[in-house]
Amino acid sequence: MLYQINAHTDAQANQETKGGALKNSLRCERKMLVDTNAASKDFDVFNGDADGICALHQLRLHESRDATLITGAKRDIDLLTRFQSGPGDRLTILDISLDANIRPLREHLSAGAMVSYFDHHNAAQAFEHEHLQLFCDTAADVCTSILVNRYLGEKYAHWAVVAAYGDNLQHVARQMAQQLGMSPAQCGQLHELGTLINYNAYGESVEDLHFHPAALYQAVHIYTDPFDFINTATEFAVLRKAYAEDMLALQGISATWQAEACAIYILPAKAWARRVSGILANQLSVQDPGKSFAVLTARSDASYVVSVRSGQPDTHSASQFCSRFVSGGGRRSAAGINQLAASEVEYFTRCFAAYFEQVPSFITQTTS
Ligand SMILES: [Mn+2]
Repeated sequence: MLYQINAHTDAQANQETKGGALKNSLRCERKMLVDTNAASKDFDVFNGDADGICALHQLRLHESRDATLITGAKRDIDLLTRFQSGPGDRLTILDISLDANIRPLREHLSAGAMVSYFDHHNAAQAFEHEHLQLFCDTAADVCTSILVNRYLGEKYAHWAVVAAYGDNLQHVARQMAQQLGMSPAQCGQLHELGTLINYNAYGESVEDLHFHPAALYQAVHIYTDPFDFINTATEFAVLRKAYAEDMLALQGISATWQAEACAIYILPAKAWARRVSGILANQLSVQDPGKSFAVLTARSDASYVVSVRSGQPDTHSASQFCSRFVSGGGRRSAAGINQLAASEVEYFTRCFAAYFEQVPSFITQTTS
């Protein structure tokens, strides 16, 4: 874009008479800059969960932009294929795997877009490009909002705490909250907020969700202080009530298969089940640290969506396990499979047991 501006003004300047040349040239340049800015667009692309929303919220509190919001349900990570960009467009990409988006990322860069990319999922295929700013870290104790928090010099750290709770990094979240001088009661409030924003992102599609994540982001974005959102936003009250109802439906669910170091839960093809599957997986891993879990939720097409939590992420990576399946991926501690055919469930169970249990000392089989 700058090249075009310079070329134009140089040409103009050459045609000017000596007296007014410099003045006209500057005026042209200023006009072109305005036009160029008007033509280039901003896209904020973010995972619809708490981490994605809080990451963008922090960045836009710091620097406001009138950007097109591209987001979806938690598992909608093909977000870069949903729009086209052009020269000078600014893309901010948050909390979606670089490896899973490598082709459209290269296409946007080839089209001339400038990309800032913050993420903590797989990024083995990361590459250098003059218009790509990459902030990727797959360490088990960070989430995208923590990376953004570091980038902004901890300016809006409360929101990184909310996101860390949402991403189930409870230990990290508590530590950050304590450093910010928060009381246990305040930690509890941010924990609930992170859990509720995260809960809202789970579903087979946005139709299962209480709020479209773009709308929830806009509701959150009004508030600089998360405690104000908790105390006054109607969205918070709606999510709190809906969450309680969905969790009630979870009561009485027991493991379909379990062994010493791991267990598998299978949930029915209901919207509530699709919403709470990730929460159930997180809760199980918190209640029983060291143990690994898989939660399979029946989809409307009779296949299953799978959430996996590893109790030993350093030695038994959940993402490595899930990557064995066509639509699998994620992080070392938490990963998933977007579509597991019903005919593959038995095979999945065998693989899961072999990978996480190593040598099972006992196996019980129950029906749900
Ligand atoms: Mn995340």
